[in-house]
Amino acid sequence: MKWDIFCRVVDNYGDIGVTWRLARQLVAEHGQAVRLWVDEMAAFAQICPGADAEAVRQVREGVELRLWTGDWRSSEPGDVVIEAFGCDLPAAYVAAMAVRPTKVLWLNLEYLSAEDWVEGCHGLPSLQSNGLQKFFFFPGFTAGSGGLLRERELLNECQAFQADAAARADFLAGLGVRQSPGARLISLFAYENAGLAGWLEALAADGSPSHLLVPEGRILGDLQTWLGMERLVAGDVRQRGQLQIQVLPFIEQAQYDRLLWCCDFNAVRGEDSFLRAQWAGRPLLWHIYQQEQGAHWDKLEAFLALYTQGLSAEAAGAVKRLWRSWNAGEGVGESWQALLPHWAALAEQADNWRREQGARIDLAAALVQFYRNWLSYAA
Ligand code: TRH
Repeated sequence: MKWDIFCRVVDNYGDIGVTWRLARQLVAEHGQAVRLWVDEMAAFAQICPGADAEAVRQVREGVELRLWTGDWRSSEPGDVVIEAFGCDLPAAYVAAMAVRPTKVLWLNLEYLSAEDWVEGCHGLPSLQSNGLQKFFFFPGFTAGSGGLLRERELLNECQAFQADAAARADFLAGLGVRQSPGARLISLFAYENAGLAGWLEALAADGSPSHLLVPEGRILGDLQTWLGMERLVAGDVRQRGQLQIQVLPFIEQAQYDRLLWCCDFNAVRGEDSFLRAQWAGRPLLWHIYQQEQGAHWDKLEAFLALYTQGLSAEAAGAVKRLWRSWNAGEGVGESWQALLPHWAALAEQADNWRREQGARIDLAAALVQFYRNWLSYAA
């Protein structure tokens, strides 16, 4: 089958990160032909080194990447069309879908959310003015949702890597990281956050050492301010008390996965890294993407309620407190200290969560299944 996936890069890397991952998986695991239309090839090249940021068309890992330009040139629609995150398809393309002799399945892939209403809306059709139906497809954490992006071998690879100390040391050495014995390894990927200073103070004053790995990105400004430095770049290492800070380059997606797998604790953001940290099976901290009128707080609370279900009331309270303070940008140091006594329980919970979620259907497989079901109705 032919799939067209449309992606508009709003800002950051989440939109292209998710669609690129999905496109690759549809090709590699389901033998589908996939075109990924993206309006900023440069954002794609950032997460896929070796890709051509200037190309109008290129093939990577079996996926045909196409630059989605304002002046849309006609193109025969695929059998399945995914409009990622309500990105608004070109009008001419929608018109071509409406007159295609073989029906097209049109899906709007929504942002990931643990909110209750997701199950009720997942898979619902909406009739468009030209007579086409558009279905809403919601990824999610519960049985009634569309599942989560997870490659078939991901968890096996991750667990094998986590069990292989030499492989981890080699990987880290490739990034210039030498982990001191006993140091807590932490990765940090976040938006600007006024709460960072409090967390770093707590880590620096802690009884045990921590090694913080920070890929280049938006948080560097706050890090510079705390360190009292002009400009941090990849390769820089600084020590403050018990805390060693090391700036890394922004690495390729598969490498970033490995980084998460190596760490004892991962601070992540947005959507894709948030999910990848869950697959790493280690305690995590989520910097959620801010939405208008604070809509992201409901999303945060919904996830916290689900994620902390297996924890004692005290441990669940500590996780909630840390995540709330991180997202509010205050009181992070105190919340971090309150979390530490629950470390063992959090580590166990993160592993359980990975196992439970990993037993469910993944998003790509759910999409293929949805298409098959739809075909049997549409026929
Ligand atoms: O970049 P983000 O903040 O993206 C966000 C969210 O997706 C949000 O929902 C969306 O609305 C907004 O963009 C516009 O965070 P996210 O989703 O984690 O995406 C980052 C991607 O970058 C992810 O695929 C992992 C990847 N990555 C690397 O490939 N290498 C790296 O070194 C790092 C740190 C990340």
